[in-house]
Amino acid sequence: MSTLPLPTPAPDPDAAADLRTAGDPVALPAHQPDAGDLAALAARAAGDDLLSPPARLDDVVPAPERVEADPGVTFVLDGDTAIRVTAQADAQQVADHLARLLRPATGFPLPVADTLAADPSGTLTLTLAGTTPPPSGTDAGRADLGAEGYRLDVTATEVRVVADTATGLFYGVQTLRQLLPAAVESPTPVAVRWALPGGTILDRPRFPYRGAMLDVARHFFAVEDVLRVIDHLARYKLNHLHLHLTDDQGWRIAVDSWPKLATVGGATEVGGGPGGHYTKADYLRIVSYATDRHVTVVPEIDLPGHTNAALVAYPSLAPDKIAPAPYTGTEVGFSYVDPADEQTYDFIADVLGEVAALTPGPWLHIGGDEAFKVKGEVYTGFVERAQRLVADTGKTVVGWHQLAPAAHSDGRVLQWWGTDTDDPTTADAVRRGARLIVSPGNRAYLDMKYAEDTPIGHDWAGLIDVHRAYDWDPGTHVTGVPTTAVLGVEAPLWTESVTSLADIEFLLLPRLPAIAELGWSPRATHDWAGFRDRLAGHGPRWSTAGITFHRSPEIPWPATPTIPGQHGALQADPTTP
Ligand code: TNX
Repeated sequence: MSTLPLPTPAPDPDAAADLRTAGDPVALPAHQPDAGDLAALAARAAGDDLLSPPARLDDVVPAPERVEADPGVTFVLDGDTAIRVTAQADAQQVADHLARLLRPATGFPLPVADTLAADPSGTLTLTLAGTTPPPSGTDAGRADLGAEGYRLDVTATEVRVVADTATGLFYGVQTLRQLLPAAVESPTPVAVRWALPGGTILDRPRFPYRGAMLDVARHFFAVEDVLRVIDHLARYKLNHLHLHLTDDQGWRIAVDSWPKLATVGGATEVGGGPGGHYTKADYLRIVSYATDRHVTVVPEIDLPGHTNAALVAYPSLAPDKIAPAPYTGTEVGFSYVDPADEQTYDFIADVLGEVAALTPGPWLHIGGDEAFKVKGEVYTGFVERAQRLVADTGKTVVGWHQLAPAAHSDGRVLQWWGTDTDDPTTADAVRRGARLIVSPGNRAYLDMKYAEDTPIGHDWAGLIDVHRAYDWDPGTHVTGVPTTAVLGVEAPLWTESVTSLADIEFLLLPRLPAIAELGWSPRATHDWAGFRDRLAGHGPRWSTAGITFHRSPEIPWPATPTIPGQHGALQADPTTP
């Protein structure tokens, strides 16, 4: 296999258009179809040009490191297909996830069994490397898949994913999903020919940190909404969900040692709605759902500013010890916990300790942004103490790049949200050892409007259409910060104007896949025209799954829905156990 990135052939728009305007899907029988019915229908349908055309190996988002199509070959999933997996529990979990992804739309039983049966034909096989001999000729390619990479082979008789970790298998499965027709997103059985294009994909990420942030403080969102966001992350191989849990308008996580934070501080939100908070059980449910999808939750407790809700609950934390009024507006920078009072540091230690105990991931985010009233040495002194309190919990500190002037602490990570790529203070912190998560306000902020007439969102960092979200390089964006200091990229979604899951999805899609590609794909694959065309095929997937998205005019979306009558309705994620 070549060691160079393989060229992506130009798409053939005419061929795709022909397929899209073809006839209706074959009707299903009146009774609940069994696997046999579906296989028969699929066979009949195979000759028709369905509204769910076959996917192409080159159409995966984010673009894989290497793609080698085998144009003559397809694997067709049918009622006899089985999933085979090596014996490790984490690999079997990925196999179960795959089965739950594929069963609703195909209606096939897709039994999950151990590998190593003599005849692998007719199977989807997930192999953790080291447990079986690799497929012939694959050794070289498999040697350095790393912690998240995978190899996917589609032959006429077998689909095989090989990885060194369950995470790699999981990402192979996300790719496999995209290689099936868009109808695979249907929550109910459809008869299409479940063909996967033949060839080999060898893939691993450019950056280890690929994330999105959800602000659950300005508006509160139910656990189910957060789980749905995690699904969107996992689909595009994003591996971190940063939860902005506290702000002036609401405190969203239960803390046993300071109970009024959640019960009093959580009872408000922007616009005066009831707000809410996550119990510890709620938070653990989010964390465990994320873990199952290889997503690490990064909890943020924003300090010392953005703390009005905490001060409403505990006025003794305020500099004047007077309870402020609950805040439901959208200004920033007016509140802060008292940096001169020792009680403040007890409070921080308690809160961070409890949040750390609930959080399996290595990170604790302490905010640090827009604390306009805590200046100079008072601010840096506060941050240095807060960084030490994070270290005491055993976690690694993350903070907005305003932390930069404070002393370095082991492993610390700054999240850069600037709009001017010259930032000598941040570059200096990097020289002193900090690593960077890059979230440029004018590129990666999902709360910025797409265009003037976008009904929700901000524009303080400009308008961000899909092209603008895509056409930059996190590895070289901040002057004086070398690519080696860039941990990755994150797309924050602030929710001052976002009040529902549909709003979240509208701002996330289609920009989230653009950010995902910047985080995952080798720079050599970067190509707006190619990305735009690959992304277009995801519109029918989202429609079929009942996911809201913005029909950006820059993207050549297919003209017709994949499966008539399936837009709009929100569907449960079929992989939910
Ligand atoms: C700036 S970005 C903020 C947030 C706002 C956001 C709105 C950052 C670290 N702070 O408090 O919600 O702008 O876009």
